[in-house]
Amino acid sequence: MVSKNKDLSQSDKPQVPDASAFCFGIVTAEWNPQITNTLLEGAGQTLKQFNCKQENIYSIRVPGSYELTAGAHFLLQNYKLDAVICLGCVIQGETRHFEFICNAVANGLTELSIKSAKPVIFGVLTTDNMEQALERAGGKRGNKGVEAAVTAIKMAGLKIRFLLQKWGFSLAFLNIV
Ligand code: DLZ
Repeated sequence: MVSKNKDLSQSDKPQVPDASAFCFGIVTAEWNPQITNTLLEGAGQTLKQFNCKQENIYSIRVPGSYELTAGAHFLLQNYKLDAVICLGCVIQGETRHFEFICNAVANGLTELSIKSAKPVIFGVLTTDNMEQALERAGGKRGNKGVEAAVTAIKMAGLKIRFLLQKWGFSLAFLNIV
């Protein structure tokens, strides 16, 4: 079921860490480009809004959402990244393609995240129709690309927290949220 009137695009921004020291990958599916381009735009703008440098954003495109896992894997293999954001849009059709693709990408990204020990963010819209997708790509329910980028920054920050704690640094002293 799709989320009810929930737009997290504007959620608790003060809690988002500074992203100036982080590197991110973005993988965007080419299917439903009207939607995925908007998700990409939202994600890119959000990373920069939290001070991520343009040169620290590695963005690639893959044919469809099914290929997001492989695309994220290539990026993680080739660049030193703090997180990867995967953006796609799968629209429910007459066929069982929908479930196969959604399950495959959800499982693939989860597995990749665990195996690589890096946050791999699921920014894939899985909607009943194009109208619902448009609502979540810059429409009345916000832009899920923004939400995916905020999640990526938060997760990258969380990983740093654990590392610093392990090394005995004081988080309060470093002013890390
Ligand atoms: C084949 C297919 C279909 C039917 N629908 C979508 C979709 O709604 N969104 C999407 O991102 N990709 C779709 N694809 C393409 C698959 O993700 C994949 O690219 C192909 O099955 C080739 O592996």
